[in-house]
Amino acid sequence: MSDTDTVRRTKTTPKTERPRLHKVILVNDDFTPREFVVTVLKSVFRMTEEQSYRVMMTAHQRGVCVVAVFTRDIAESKATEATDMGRRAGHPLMFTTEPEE
Ligand code: TYC
Repeated sequence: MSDTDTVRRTKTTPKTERPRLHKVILVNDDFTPREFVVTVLKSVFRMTEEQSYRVMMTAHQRGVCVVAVFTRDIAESKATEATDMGRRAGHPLMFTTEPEE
């Protein structure tokens, strides 16, 4: 092989997997006041009054509602922060997370 020959190798393109996203889920209960749920959604998830009200009512009527999706760390810290706001105010309000399919 001369100096000018090019060696063709199969390119191994590194495929960077996207991090799996996780859903934050609002769980209904019989005790937390509706207005408090709306306040938490606005403050932790930066949703408007209208979006928050719709999400709260969906959880109220169906039992659960997906609030948003984030990377795992962000989803878990937001779910904890929102659940803690309820606990500090004496409400059983609960947010959980689960990986997206
Ligand atoms: N069900 C509550 C009530 O009637 C309101 C509520 C809605 C609580 C959604 C939690 O995730 C929730 N006061």
